[in-house]
Amino acid sequence: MNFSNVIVKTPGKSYTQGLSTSSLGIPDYKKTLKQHAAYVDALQQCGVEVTKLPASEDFPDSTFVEDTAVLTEEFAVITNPGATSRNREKVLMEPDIRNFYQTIHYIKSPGTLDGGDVLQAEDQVYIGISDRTNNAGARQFKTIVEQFDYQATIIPLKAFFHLKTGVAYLGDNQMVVAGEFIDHPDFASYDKLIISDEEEYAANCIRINDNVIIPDGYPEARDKIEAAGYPTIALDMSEFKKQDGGLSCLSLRF
Ligand code: CIR
Repeated sequence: MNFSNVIVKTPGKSYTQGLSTSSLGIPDYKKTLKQHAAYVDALQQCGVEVTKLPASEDFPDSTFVEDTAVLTEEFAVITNPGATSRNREKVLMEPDIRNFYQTIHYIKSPGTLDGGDVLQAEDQVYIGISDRTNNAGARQFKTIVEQFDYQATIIPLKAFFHLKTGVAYLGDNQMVVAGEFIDHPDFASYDKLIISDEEEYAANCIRINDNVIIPDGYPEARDKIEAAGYPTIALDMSEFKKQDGGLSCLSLRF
């Protein structure tokens, strides 16, 4: 899980009008900006170069850049985000991705895919089928990555919003799993750090070089990750949680 680059995007004022299924209330914009700045600081502390894109007011959810692309060592995939209000975010992101990648593949309609539904663990790629990612999109993605010798597994989700809402890969064969993924056969061969239902939000964490960034306020998850040998950085994510977003959603890491 060595990364040298990360792309993030500043939340716009329209962020407060973004999509949400939570009943946690409307985000406070000032607090959102503060939490986003702390996220950027934490990434820099982990030793990556951060490319910070300006806000796009026309796209309230566009700070969740992870859904617009999947970046690997060899190639980029521009996705076809499944929410209508978010779909054109992919067009905004493409020039910035072109600055880093020559080989770019595309998910095409009727296929839809959100990057939040893709988890890479070494040469294994897991693709969730969700409200945002359909079968056609998952199959297109599988075909693309298999050309580069990755093995791809499609996982229909039962309850989670995105695949990575409930699972993270830390490297070293170590998976962080919650809810429907705790006993999932596709993750049976990994060492697992099990996150309880009460702390489920902490399953969306990210390993960046030597550290694991986790949301603040989940002590059991933090202890488990630290005990497994990873120093953690905990960040207040309250304003992103209100819009169904987690730590991974806010960046593209490569
Ligand atoms: C949405 O509904 O699309 C945003 N409010 C949240 C996206 C979260 N992204 C992610 O989990 N990768």
